[in-house]
Amino acid sequence: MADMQSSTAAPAIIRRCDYSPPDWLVPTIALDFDLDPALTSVRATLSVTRNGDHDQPLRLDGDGLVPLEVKVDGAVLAADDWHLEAGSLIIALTGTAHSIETLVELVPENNSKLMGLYASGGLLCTQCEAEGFRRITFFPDRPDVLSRYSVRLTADKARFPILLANGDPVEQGEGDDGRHWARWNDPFPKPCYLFALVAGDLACNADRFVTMSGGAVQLGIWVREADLPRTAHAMQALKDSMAWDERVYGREYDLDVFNIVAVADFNFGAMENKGLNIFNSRYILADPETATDIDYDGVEGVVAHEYFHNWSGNRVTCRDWFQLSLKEGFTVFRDQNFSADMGSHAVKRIEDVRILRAAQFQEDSGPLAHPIRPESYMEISNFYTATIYNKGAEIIRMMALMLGAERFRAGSDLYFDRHDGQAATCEDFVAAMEEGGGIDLTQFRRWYEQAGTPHVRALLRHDPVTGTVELDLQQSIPPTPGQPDKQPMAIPLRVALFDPATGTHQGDQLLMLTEAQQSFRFEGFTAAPILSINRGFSAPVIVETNRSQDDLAFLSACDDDPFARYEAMQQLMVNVLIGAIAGQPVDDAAVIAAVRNTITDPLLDPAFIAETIRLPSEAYLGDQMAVVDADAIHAAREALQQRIGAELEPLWRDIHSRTKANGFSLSPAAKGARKLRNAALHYLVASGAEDGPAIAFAQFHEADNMTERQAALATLANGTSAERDAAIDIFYNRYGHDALTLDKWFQTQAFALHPDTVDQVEELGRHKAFTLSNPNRVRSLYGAFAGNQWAFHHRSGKGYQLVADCIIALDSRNPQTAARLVPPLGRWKRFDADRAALMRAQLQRILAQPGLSKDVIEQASKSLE
Ligand code: 0A1
Ligand code: ZN
Repeated sequence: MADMQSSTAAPAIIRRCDYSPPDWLVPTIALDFDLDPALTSVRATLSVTRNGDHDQPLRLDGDGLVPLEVKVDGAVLAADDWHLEAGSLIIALTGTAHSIETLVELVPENNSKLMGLYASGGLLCTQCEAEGFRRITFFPDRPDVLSRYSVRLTADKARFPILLANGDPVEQGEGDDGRHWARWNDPFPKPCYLFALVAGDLACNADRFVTMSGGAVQLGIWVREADLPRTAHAMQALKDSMAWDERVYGREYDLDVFNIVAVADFNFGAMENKGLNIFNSRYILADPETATDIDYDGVEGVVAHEYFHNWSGNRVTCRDWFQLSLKEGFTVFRDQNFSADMGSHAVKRIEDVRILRAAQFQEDSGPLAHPIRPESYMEISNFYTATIYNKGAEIIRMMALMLGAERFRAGSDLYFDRHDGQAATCEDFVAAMEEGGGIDLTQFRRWYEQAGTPHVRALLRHDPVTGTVELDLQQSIPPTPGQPDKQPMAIPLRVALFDPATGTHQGDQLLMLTEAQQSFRFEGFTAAPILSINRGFSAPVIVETNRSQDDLAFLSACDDDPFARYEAMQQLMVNVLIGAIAGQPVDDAAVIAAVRNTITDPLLDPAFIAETIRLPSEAYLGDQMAVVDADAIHAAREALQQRIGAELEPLWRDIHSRTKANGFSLSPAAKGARKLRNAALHYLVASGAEDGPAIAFAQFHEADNMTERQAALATLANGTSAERDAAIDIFYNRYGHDALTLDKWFQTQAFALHPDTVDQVEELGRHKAFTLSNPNRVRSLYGAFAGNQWAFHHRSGKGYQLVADCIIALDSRNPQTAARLVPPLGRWKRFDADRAALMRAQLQRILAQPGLSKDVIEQASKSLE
């Protein structure tokens, strides 16, 4: 086949069932770095011990390393006593314990993959998860080999005055030629993916935390001097996280220092290296001028996430990468609950479900669907997914719900106590919950095994003669790659039955749906009740019901579960929009009335109102259709938005002026007011009111914070007014010097619902400020664009081509970031035949590139299946 002439051999498949314990352990390692961006030497001394009775040689993983010297027990090995096999160093050893010494050289400034030791903005830093340590030194690079690290760093003192590594600092001194050195010791055995070092000219926001047992911890957030004023929120989040983990999980910090460093070039959000977290600067730096409230919340959530990993990830780590959700799902669950406690539980739950549906439900229904504990992979970097993280968190949340707070805490205490210092499995976690919490999770374990989002069909039948209500539930799980047939899951559903006359119910119940079909009976209902189901989004499933628009309108006005109330409104809107997309006459009166009710309810939290009145996204509407019609979805959604805007115009004007703040604050009330104000502006402009763009432009101009300025820009970017171009130019001139804010400029245009977005993205890709070497910049242009359903799926196919061009150009430089752009092209089965063919053609073009990374090969080849 001419179009599949990939020159690269298919990458090997790693399987969960092939796990076997390591042949050799490494109780201690001493590392000596002589650091320089142009040439760094790394001397590693490993104590190795034979693990069990076998005659396997020692295998030390390496990626791109050349051993300049290999010593065993102090003696230099002759060249024929070791060899390299696919980059790994193989040494035959006779005894049960030896000392191994290797010397390698690295060129950090040429490391564009941002894995291993690399240079970013004048700093030297590392990223080792998942398999980056093998790019630094020869080592068994697997999470079940735990070692005590002692690290010596030497560097030029003027260029790299700060030298940081894991654990506690032990000694430092001056060398010759303007060089200096520092020694760090980490007393906690850790897998090598948690190793880190940083060298650079950094300033410190220093603080202190006293743990519950009285230990003083020195806290440091390290950034470029000019960024120091933007670190206050991250520091507060860190102290709040430390206190929260003590209060809620009884987990205390365990070293004398805790350092965080912000770097500009980073493949993911942040990394939980023991005692030395390294962050993408977007999750540390925040001030009102450049960060939105969403950014502030992102900083708080990610700082907490990385901190919480100190227990869920570091003290108890993963046995192998198939267990990734053991640390990630649990830690996301922990950071979600922390953020809820810091702000609003209702709003946080709605936001988290919105993200789950947008990212994870899509993944679960496409060619890359996988269980939260996958069975196989080619490249583990591709498995840092919404499924492992966000669905993983939902699985933990269901266990917490079934157990209740106290028993869940007993389970988590048992888990931490039993596995402290170990590399554990998902099964260990579930077993601890069973034992500590006193529950049988046999069937529940299927959540770890089966991919795909379960569908639950719920039908309520009422018999007025007997006053009986039957709730018939049916579950089905769609086939996913490699899993054509599924077993029924254990699905916890919180339900309530509302009396339509009073707007109240007799209590919330937790029903366990465990069979393919099951009925639940309720007595004592003279009138037919209205069903509120999956309250609080108690299970990550898609629920279909036979509720009428009237029922949904009723729930959107009186459900006392905030998530269910939000959900009722969303469903009301979805029903109208899906009808309109199918060409049916539109009856939007119920939606408009429900929105009116919501925005005029004085008892509701403004942030909740803003979430609830927001129309479902174009992508979410696409997910409800067998074949996504991106143009019809866009047209129907715009029309409904215009109608809601126009019908309630005086109310939007009133809200918009009423919520104008007098001065900036980060209080929940101030944040809620901004959120509602931006929603009102959005509807006001959508109404088509003549002065809409001028009002948006005034907000853009006058705002004293980025939340309002960026929202005004986004609103204008969707339209075609003269103010649009002016605002885009002003924003660029004002923030062009600040990388994180410039990202917003790219992102807002790439996300714009504007007929020319495809062409504008093409042009922005050639803009002088665009670069493929910064992952944030790539994501803010191409990542955002690929999430803009209407623009990306432009019938010309040009959107597909732009993203494929970017993947191809980026792959040799940064395969991880390139591979993350592939999934949007893989959704071709959900589109019409013309678009599907265009998408497939781009995937094939990508796969035909010579020398493609296994990251991109895996994603693109699976996407074609
Ligand atoms: N463990 C980190 C995620 C992470 C994974 C890989 C990275 O490098 C390529 C970086 C970070 C977390 O969950 O925050
Ligand atoms: Zn994590």
